[in-house]
Amino acid sequence: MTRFSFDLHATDGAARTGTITTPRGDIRTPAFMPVGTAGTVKAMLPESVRATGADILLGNTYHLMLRPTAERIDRLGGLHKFMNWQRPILTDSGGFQVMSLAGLRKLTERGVTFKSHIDGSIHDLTPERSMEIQRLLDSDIVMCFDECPALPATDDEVAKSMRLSMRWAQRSKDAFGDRPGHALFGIQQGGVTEHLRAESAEALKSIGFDGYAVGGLAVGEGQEAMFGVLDYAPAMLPADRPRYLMGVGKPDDIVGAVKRGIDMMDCVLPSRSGRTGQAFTRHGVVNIKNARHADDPRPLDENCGCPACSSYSRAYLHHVFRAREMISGMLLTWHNLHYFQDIMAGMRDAIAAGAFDAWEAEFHAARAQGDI
Ligand code: PRF
Ligand code: ZN
Repeated sequence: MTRFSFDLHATDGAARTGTITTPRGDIRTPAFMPVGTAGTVKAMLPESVRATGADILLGNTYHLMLRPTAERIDRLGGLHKFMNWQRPILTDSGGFQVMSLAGLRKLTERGVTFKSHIDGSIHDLTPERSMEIQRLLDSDIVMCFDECPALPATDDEVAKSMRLSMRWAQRSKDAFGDRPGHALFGIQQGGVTEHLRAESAEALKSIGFDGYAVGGLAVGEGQEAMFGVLDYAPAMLPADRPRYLMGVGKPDDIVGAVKRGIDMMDCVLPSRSGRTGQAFTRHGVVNIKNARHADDPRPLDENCGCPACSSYSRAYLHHVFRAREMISGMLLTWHNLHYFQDIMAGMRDAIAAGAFDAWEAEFHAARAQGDI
């Protein structure tokens, strides 16, 4: 049986490129994971998501446990079969989504009790239950159950929360057990405080995980503070394991994170923005609802090979957005996901060629040129 493994192919400065091998297929790193929260990358068929270049999707414990429930997905043959995506799936553990979405939460040493944002019913999540749900989903990469404090917070609050997450990391590992071909990732916390990040990394390394996430960032601290943490945090984690930055980000966040040693990322931005009329292009963000596109026969981005750009004009994309036609969200999501995967492929090639700095300079130059 194929085991879970990570092979580094090349490094350029702190940036790395490699391959994660799993029984459900390889993941080329740096990797961007589209978000398929509720068993779908919204507005996309799975084969279309694959066509954009995605090797792996992200799913959510929180949403799926509430609806349709992990037990039902298990009865129906697991999440891959249920959503018709046979490649790897990483699932987040639920705690972060409870804090951002659920009503009425109660946090204890044991776990968190919360009220569903869907029907107001009361539920419990603990490290043990989160591991059970992620096993029922048959997730390939399982995330530890953690708590992500909102920033700004005092060092004392961040330390208390981080230490709770580290105790939960040990409980997650114990409950996960030995599952060949499946991976368990630890999640570093510690806010923007270097010695807390170091303490968290040491705690995770002594438990031992298949990969390590940098959690607790992109929660309102701003890009400069986030990059400040990424200047030291990845190096605290084992070099021979994948490093995953959770919930990031905009194209320039992603490029800055890879430059600092991150291998995997996920974000709702390309899919969510697609549905609100925002397109990410080499030259920056295009708001397709803007009246200046109404008569524009040009494609969104003449250098993009996605269906939205090869077969439709800005005028058409503007029209279907204004008319609230469903194809609007489909085409813009496709374009955005394609663009994000293009960035990842460009970075992988540049790192392999030892030319990351030149690639990055070109990336920023095209954006500085502005919308055309
Ligand atoms: N922990 C978990 N999921 C997350 C985060 C975290 O800290 C973040 C922070 N950006 C996004 N998603 N479990
Ligand atoms: Zn396109």
